[in-house]
Amino acid sequence: MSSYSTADIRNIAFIGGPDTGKTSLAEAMLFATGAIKRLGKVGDGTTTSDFDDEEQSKAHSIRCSLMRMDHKGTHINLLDTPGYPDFIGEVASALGAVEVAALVINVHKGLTFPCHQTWDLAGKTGRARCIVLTHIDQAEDFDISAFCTDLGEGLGVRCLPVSVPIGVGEKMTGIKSVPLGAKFEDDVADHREALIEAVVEVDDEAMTRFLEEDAPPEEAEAYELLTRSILAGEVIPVLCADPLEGHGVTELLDFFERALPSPATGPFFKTIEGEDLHPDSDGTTLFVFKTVIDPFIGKLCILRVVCGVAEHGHSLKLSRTGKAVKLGHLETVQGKDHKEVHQATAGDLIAVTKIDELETSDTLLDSDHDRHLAPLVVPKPMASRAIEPLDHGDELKLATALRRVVSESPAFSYERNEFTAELVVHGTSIMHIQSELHRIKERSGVEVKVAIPRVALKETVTLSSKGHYRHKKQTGGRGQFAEVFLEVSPAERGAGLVFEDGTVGGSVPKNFIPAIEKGVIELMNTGIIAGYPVVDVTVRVKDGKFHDVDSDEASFKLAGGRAFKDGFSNGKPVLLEPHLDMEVAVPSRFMGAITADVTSRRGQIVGMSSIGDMQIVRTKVPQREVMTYPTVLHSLTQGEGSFSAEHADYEVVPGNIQKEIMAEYQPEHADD
Ligand SMILES: Nc1nc2c(ncn2[C@@H]2O[C@H](COP(=O)(O)OP(=O)(O)O)[C@@H](O)[C@H]2O)c(=O)[nH]1
Ligand SMILES: [Mg+2]
Repeated sequence: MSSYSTADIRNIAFIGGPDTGKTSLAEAMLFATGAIKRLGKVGDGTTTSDFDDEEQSKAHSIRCSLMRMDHKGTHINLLDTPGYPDFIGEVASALGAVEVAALVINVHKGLTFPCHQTWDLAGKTGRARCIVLTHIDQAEDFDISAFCTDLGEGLGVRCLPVSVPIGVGEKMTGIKSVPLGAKFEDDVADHREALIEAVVEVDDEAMTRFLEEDAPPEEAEAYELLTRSILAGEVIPVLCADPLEGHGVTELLDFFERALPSPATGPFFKTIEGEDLHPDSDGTTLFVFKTVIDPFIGKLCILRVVCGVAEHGHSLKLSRTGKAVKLGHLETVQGKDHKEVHQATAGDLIAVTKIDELETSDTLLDSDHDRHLAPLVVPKPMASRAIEPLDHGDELKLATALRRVVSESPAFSYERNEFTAELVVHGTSIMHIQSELHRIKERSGVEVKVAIPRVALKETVTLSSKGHYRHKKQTGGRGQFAEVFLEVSPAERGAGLVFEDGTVGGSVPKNFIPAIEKGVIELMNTGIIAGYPVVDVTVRVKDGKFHDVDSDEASFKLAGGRAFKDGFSNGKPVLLEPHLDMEVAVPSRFMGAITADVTSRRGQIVGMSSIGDMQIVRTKVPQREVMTYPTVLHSLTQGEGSFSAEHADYEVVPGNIQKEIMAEYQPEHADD
């Protein structure tokens, strides 16, 4: 039985760029609360959070990890996440478990791209947010008020300090809280005043008292108003810490305990219908926010108890399948260490092992209820690669390995492309894909060949023209005969094939018309000029000839296909290529480089806007030209840029490029 109630729990995810101090800070908090006896170091690979071999050898976090500690009767579940944007899927997982995201910022580096990216994701996920500043000891002229003003402008929110450094730079001797009680008279009075002025805004009555009667809220009420302001996103509290010296760590823990929302105050988890699920709601409901496949313990899922209690031995329903599963082993998690427990209360985070059918984003609940919780909010994968096992005997093993990676890595997916027949994997970045393929190789021994995926082009005509074919074969016995005259003309985009029978007077018997259509469709599928499917044509059969004995379906199918090919070839055929609506976000100093590059890729600049120092360029580009864009953008912006793209439409490939593509095409069944 837990010794804490739902209102005593704080669930917090540390988010932000690499090397900001998230892992060190988590370690310092565990140490300060007595949850660990030895303070580990990132550089030595001895922290509680970075326990993975790869994390220890690279000295940075790769997966989100869960830690727990108790402070003044409050139970804190802390999720540490990787800072590199390649692993944003892990951040999505962590955000799927908590009320609060704490953005950790290295004051030297300021608001870098990963800060914006993870901050926005936390906002989209509906989480409350706060900020922790680190590396203050290395900033010689650090001014907390000025820094918070800049932060506020950069993020478009109101940032106010709730703990501040004592002394500057190397001479910093500690960090102190800004207490909210009205009775204090001290050197942080200005910060307190600013906070009080801001937090009374969430409550009309408190605001009237403050403005008209000059009666600021008492301490307890002030903290309650602060919590409400944080929940409403009206105030973003900013804290300072130096995890290496342990400065500001107790102040941070105190703030978590006093001011941050608990599972009882929300933000609440939502069902897919958008309904809030309060921890007091009827029945038990659990949400899987993270899945790990461990070589020793097998499948491990980490769950949020959204409402009710999770109890050892309970049988629950998996809402995705309707099937029953049993909570055989419930465990608390401290980095890599697990401890079996009997139950977990609403709002808590807990691991279950050995439930094979459980996947990330699944809902588990008691059989009396029917609910699906909203899945994790995961950024769309932006990088793709075509893969193929080096050894073709490994197809099956690869399929199994891919399925596992998908269940562990929320931003990873794969598909068999229906147009190119390639097996294509999608991830956050090329590095993310490489890291997952590396994992597949380590785990299942399957090595793959990696290539840039083919772009699914299409063929069509631009002019109306006539096509004709006469099929005649006489090789003893019954012969073959069919003759078809038709017209091929351009149809609307998206029309596919419009097939019309315009024959009169029985020149082609009606029962052979479907055979002609079949022949046309067959050729449309294999393509004519470059091996891509033909789209958007009208084919009108005008005339034909048949023979009572020798004509049959096969003959008309063949003649129909060849006549179509004849007409198509005469109709100035072109290739169509997919264009993308692509949005690129970069710090303004990279604008020139980005627009020049987009133009060199046959792209158009459609519009521009800005948020703080970030410029957002809207473009339209041929997909073929941006197949390696994640890498290009990374090198153009030193990793500070991001982009998103989606299919816009199909447009005609310019003549010179069409020639190149056609020259490469060697039809497998060259005929005539
Ligand atoms: N001087 C100084 N170094 C810090 C501070 N916080 C973290 N570090 C160091 O910065 C590096 C990155 O820290 P880490 O916790 O791995 O950052 P993460 O990538 O955000 O998890 C490590 O070498 C830490 O020792 C700080 O406040 N001051
Ligand atoms: Mg880390």
